[in-house]
Amino acid sequence: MPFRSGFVCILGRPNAGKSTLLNALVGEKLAIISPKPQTTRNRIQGIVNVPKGKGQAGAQIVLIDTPGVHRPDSSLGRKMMVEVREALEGCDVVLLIMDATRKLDQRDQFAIQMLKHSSTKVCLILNKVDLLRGGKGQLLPLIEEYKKLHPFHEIIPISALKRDGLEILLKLVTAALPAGPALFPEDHITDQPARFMAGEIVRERVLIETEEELPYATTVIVDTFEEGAKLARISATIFCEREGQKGILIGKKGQMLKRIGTSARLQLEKMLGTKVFLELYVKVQPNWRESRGFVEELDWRRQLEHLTDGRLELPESEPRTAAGKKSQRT
Ligand SMILES: Nc1nc2c(ncn2[C@@H]2O[C@H](COP(=O)(O)OP(=O)(O)OP(=O)(O)O)[C@@H](O)[C@H]2O)c(=O)[nH]1
Ligand SMILES: [Mg+2]
Repeated sequence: MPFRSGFVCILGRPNAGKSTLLNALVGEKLAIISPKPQTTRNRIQGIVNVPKGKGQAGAQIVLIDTPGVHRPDSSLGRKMMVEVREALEGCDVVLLIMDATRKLDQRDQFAIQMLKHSSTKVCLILNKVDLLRGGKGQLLPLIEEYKKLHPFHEIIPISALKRDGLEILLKLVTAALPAGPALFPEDHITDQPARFMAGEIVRERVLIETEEELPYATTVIVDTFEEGAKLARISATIFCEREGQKGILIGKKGQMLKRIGTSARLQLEKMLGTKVFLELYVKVQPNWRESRGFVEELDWRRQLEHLTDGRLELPESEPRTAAGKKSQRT
């Protein structure tokens, strides 16, 4: 078999386990994960180099994790769905990942509909099989239902969390790719800058520590990211939509923000391999999810145009509020 390469888009409903699968296949934490739906908000690239094997020349799989497919009701949601469509464009294989513990419903059909007019090969990945009491055999009726909806290229049961079935998945995905040379150098893992990942790590802590609407109403922008040989200085702002939310994020005597900051800092130190000095701010940006300008500003690809020596300096016209600043060192 010749060397193969291509782009593989991971698609599916919120919470299906797309980001868990990306991290498990790449072997690095590139995407944040939480039990709350709509955790991922932008597309995330991760590269898997499949070594030469018996009768196989090896492969390079460029995975793209995407936000969960949903009907958007805000500027943020619409932007998330644009990210999904951009990831789907020009990919060679789609991994449609579904939670195998749930019955098929209309929202699954909505995800499948996105693929209706495309001729791209689609592999159906039935995830979370570790939660099935009856084992994989229990999947047969569900598989029959799915088969009626789309001519899937392969159907592969896995547990992304337990890393079960991933070897066979890699084998089948490799076989579905076109012959071609590696698209990126072998040591290239992602296109996502460390500074953006730092903001995501803070956001993950917020998602895990907070409840109800807060996880959805918060976002993080990294204002400064200065990496030295021994110390990285990072400052970031957590935006929320209302004063009450700001109060919860800061907590009594700043306890909540301190907890978020400490656990984020420990993760950042692991990721960067240096000590980290992390400064967090909380600001209220009323209805930011409805502001197209603000949502665009969150896009790291766009932020790259406004960086000066590690500092994010957005033009005056950008819709940010300076009011309500509260800092907490961790
Ligand atoms: N038991 C079990 N849980 C899993 C598995 N894969 C993912 N999960 C859990 O499912 C939840 C959602 O996982 P994510 O990887 O964040 O899901 P996602 O599809 O990326 O979600 P969005 O980014 O919100 O679209 C987390 O609590 C994961 O730990 C699995 O194979 N088994
Ligand atoms: Mg995700």
